Amino acid sequence: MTARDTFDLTIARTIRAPRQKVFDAFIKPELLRQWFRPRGFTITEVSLDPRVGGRYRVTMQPRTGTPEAVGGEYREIKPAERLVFTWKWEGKQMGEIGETLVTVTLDERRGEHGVETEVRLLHSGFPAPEARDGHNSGWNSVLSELVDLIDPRGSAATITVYGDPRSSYVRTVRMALAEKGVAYAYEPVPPHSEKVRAICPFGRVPAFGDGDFTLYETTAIVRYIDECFAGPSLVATNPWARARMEQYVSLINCHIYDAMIRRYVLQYVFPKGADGAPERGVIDKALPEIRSQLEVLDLAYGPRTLLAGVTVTLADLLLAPIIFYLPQFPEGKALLAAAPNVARAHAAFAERESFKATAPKLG
Ligand SMILES: N[C@@H](CCC(=O)N[C@@H](CS)C(=O)NCC(=O)O)C(=O)O
Repeated sequence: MTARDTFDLTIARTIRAPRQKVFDAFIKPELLRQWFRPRGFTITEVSLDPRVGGRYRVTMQPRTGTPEAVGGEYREIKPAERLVFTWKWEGKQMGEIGETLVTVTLDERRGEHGVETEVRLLHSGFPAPEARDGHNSGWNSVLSELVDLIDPRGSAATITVYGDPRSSYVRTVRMALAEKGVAYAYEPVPPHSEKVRAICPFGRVPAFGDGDFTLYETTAIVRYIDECFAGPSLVATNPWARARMEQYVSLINCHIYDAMIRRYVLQYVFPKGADGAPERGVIDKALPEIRSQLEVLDLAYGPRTLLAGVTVTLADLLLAPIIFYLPQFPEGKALLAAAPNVARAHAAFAERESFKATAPKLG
């Protein structure tokens, strides 16, 4: 490596829109302010002077922390085809990267669904691979915002949930998106399928994609959705309610799912005993654990209908799809009847649109 080596980043996205519309989104301030920031950020100031030699400046505010401003000079403008501008962060830390260059190329073509534009973004001149990689995640997120704004499918063009609709964890993620009012594409593929394995090395569902960004583990996915999108918060707001929420999230992930779903419901759904019967020993061992878990939850609810705080949180989204299964199997109805607060809270939750819209079709 010589002192003059630099590192480049290339990202491409296809948007179902004519390239003029995409180009406008880059140069019209009223459009640019709607998307030109990573998910979860807001734009507080925009100034654009889109002519060669003109300058731009955009200030982005993260959810927490201080705003960051970026700016530069337009070097080349070929309407609806190519845009080249310099890029320099003003803040001390990001500013150390120095001035880099962004080249945006738009290619229009006729695709299966009509006119589409391939956006290719080359960000060149990074002094180190770390700076390039940091911008890779950022630009992916920014381009997802652009797709959401312009593509007729909205965020369903960028966000995909993968997983069997009967999985309680898949349902949790789908309910989280519904509660936030976020459109998404859904691929009801089984665990260990190719698409799932491409994201989750363990083959477990749900798997999640947002543009080029992928995630697995339900809690991480829901946290990401919550931070990145407007709509009601899925995390309790005050510290004690949030801590209580985390307590139940942990309890559900470490113990309740294991007893109620793996060692009870799945024994009936995918029986592995002799002659295709459920394994009685496994069920009989799980039942007292389920009973005591329901007792704990019953006390936790008392007269309330939510596990923590006063709004629906991740803890409720994890629990409801699990409780849903209990009364559908021989001992579960009586177990739930013995926990009237849980049954009442669940009945209230079952009225939510997010819950109804994600109901699995059971054979
Ligand atoms: N800790 C994971 C658990 C996911 C999970 O266990 N999913 C089940 C379906 S509900 C699955 O993929 N099972 C297949 C397997 O474990 O091989 C999460 O929170 O997403």
